[in-house]
Amino acid sequence: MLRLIVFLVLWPFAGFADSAGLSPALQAQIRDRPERFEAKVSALILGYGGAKGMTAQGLQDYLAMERARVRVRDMNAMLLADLDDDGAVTQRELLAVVAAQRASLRGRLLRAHTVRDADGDGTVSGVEMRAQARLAATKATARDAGLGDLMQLDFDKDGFVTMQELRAALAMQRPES
Ligand SMILES: [Ca+2]
Ligand SMILES: [Ca+2]
Repeated sequence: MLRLIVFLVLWPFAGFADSAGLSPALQAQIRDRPERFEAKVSALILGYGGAKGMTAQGLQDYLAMERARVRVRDMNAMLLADLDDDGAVTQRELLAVVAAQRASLRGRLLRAHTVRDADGDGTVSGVEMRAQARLAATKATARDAGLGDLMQLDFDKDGFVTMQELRAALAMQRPES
């Protein structure tokens, strides 16, 4: 019965339903963490896609928003120590904020400041802050490698990835049972 269902789901994509068409990174995302993949991509299709499904532009916007989210999160701790709001965190600002924090958080903030102070002048400039934030976003993107290839799930090549195509991709990567 299950096989019949899988067949019926895949049938409209016969001829396309070949995992060789998917990049290795995308196949790995589906195969290694199918529940996470399904949750993430269905949210993407339903949330960022239009009525017809997810478009390439919608996918690019989503990925850019994810990178922005990581950058903001990365800069947050530093910006909270920018007491004079000039975009940089000096030693004086750092120590004032460290003194007001719980002991368990002090080391973390000091380390975060040191890591970001690339030229070692004791101040984390706005440029240094952003550079580290971009690095964090790049690392997060690498963790989600394969999501950039999601348009490969557009098996019928109509420019939209639908929930049906997502289900077909999941069924394809499911080990034979
Ligand atoms: Ca400052
Ligand atoms: Ca610096």
